[in-house]
Amino acid sequence: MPLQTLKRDSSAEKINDVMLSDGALILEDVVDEQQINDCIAELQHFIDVTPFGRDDFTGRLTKRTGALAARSATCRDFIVNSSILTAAETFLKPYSKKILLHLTQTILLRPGAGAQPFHRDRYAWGRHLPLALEPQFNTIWAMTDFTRANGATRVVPGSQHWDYGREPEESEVCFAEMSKGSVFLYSGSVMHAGGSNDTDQNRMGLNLTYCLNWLRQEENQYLSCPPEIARDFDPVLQDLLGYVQGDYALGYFSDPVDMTGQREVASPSILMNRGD
Ligand SMILES: O=C(O)CCC(=O)C(=O)O
Ligand SMILES: [Fe+2]
Repeated sequence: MPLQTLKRDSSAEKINDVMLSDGALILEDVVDEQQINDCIAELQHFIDVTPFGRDDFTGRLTKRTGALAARSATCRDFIVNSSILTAAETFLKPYSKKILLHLTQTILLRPGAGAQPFHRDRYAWGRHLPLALEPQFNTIWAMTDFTRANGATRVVPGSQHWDYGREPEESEVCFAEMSKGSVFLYSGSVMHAGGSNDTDQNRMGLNLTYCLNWLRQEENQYLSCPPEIARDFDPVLQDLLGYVQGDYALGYFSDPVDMTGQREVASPSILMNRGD
């Protein structure tokens, strides 16, 4: 099954159809080169001081740099990109009314970086969730061109329907080859892995992922992007970080220092200077 490429103005329904059948696709030219360069410029000093991964999964010649909602204004724009957010909400709607930002990271593969083992990103929650439930919608934004030679993400379209334990044959693997500014979309259940970088240039992707609002986020957004930073953000982003109640009985808080007795159980939006 080949990996499909869609135009960036494709409808949420079209994107959803492909996500449901293949579990992955490429959305072409979502942002221009300048926006990607701005994002890289905002993050470069954080990436420079990031250590390499600690094992073959995180990648011994791979740098993963997080806390991007706090660190980059351009990345914040990418997180709330309306086409992608609508696609994520549409895809996850059967399981939850709202979604959360699950993780943010740049993934830099240095020349010589080895291939990552195949996996499903939903393994962050172990294997407790029923396979029939899709918990996650994921993106990797190409911050450099992605080629088979430089480590373009490998993916097995359709494998989101496979039972745990089935491993892909070489002939079933596709490569998310795409130009800088395009975005690879993939589900939490589809099998995929970073490729090996056999060139003398870096490969860089921006991994922004979303999950059901009643699951624990992979990256702790309250610590990575604390209230004093998030307070001035777009409310859409505040919602995605988790700074708003997820439902009637999900995510309220008691102000630990309030002595007025007025706010025994408060909505988190108070911390965000919001009236809701
Ligand atoms: O770097 C990539 O292409 C994929 C990385 C990935 O799948 C992961 O870290 O979970
Ligand atoms: Fe992954």
